[in-house]
Amino acid sequence: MSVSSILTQVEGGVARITLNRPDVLNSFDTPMALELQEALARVEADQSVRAVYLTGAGRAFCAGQDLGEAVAREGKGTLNFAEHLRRTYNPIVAALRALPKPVVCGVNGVAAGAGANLAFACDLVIASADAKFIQAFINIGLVPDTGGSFFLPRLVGTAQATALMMLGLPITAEQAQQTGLIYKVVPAGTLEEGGYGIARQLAGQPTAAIGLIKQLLRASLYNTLEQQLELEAEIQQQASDTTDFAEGVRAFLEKRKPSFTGA
Ligand code: LHQ
Repeated sequence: MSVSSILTQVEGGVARITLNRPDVLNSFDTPMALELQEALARVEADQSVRAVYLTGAGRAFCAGQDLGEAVAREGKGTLNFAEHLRRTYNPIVAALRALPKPVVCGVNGVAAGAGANLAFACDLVIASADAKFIQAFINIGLVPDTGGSFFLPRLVGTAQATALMMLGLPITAEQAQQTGLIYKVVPAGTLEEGGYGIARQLAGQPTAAIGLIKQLLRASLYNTLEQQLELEAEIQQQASDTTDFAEGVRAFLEKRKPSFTGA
C-alpha cells in the first residue's frame, strides 16, 4: 500500500500539513508537489480551517527537489525544467501567498533548495535551533527557484541574499533569525509548543483580518505610498465589516476577552 507523501490533519481550527518522505529528507518528487497543491486547495475551501501549520516528518524539513527523480537525474537536455517548475513549485508558492489564512512554517530540520524557499513563502517561519537553511541550488549548478530570488532580497537585503545564493553555504536557524530571514528560533525539541502553538493561537484570532493583512503586505511590495494608503482604506473597510471587529470592540468595552470566529 502506498503511503501519502503529504499528511493533512485538521484539529481546533488548524490544518497541520506534513511533508512525509522522511527517507529522502522530504525532498519533492512530482507526486508530492501535486499532493501539496491539493492539500492547500482543500484547506482553502475548508471553512473550519483558520490557520495552517506546515512541517516535515522525521529529521528534516525538506531537502528541495528529489535529485533521484528522473526529472533531475537525467540532466542536460532531457527535461523541460521550466515546465516542471510551472507545474510543481510555482503553483505551491502562489497558493501559499494567496491563501487568505495564516501559514506558519515549523522548520524541524534542514531546509535546502526549494525546501528552504518553500519555508520563506510562508507567513511566519519558526525553526528548531538544530535546523539549518541552504540555498543549495548553486552547489549543483542551478539558480534559486520556488520564489527564492523574490523573497530573499526582500527579507534580508541584497548583500546577504547574494551571499546566500552564490556561496550555497548552510546557515544556522540562529543566523537566519539574526538576519531577518525567519521570525523565530525555538530550542530543539520544542517546536510543537513554539511553532504549532503559534498556529493554534492564530486560529483563535480574527482570521479574516489576517487574510486581509496578507493582501496588504503583498501589495506593499509594488505600491507607492499613495496607492498603499488607498488600499489600506479599502481593506480597512472590509475588516470593519466583519463580525470579529464588532466582537472585538464590544469585548473591549465590556472588559472581557473577545471570542473571535474568523467571520
Ligand atoms: C536526498 C536529497 C535530495 C534525493 C537528501 N534528493 N535524496 C527544481 C527543478 C528541477 C530540478 C532540480 O531542482 C529544483 C529545485 C531544487 O530544490 S535544487 C536543490 C536540490 N536539493 C539539494 O541539492 C540538496 C541535496 N541534499 C543535501 O545537500 C544534503 O542531503 C542536506 C544538506 C540536505 C542534508 O545533509 P545530511 O544531513 O548530511 O543528510 P544526507 O546527505 O546524508 O541525506 C540523507 C539521505 O537523504 C541520503 O540518502 P541515503 O540513502 O544515503 O540515506 C540522501 O541521498 C537523501 N537526500 N537530499 N534532494
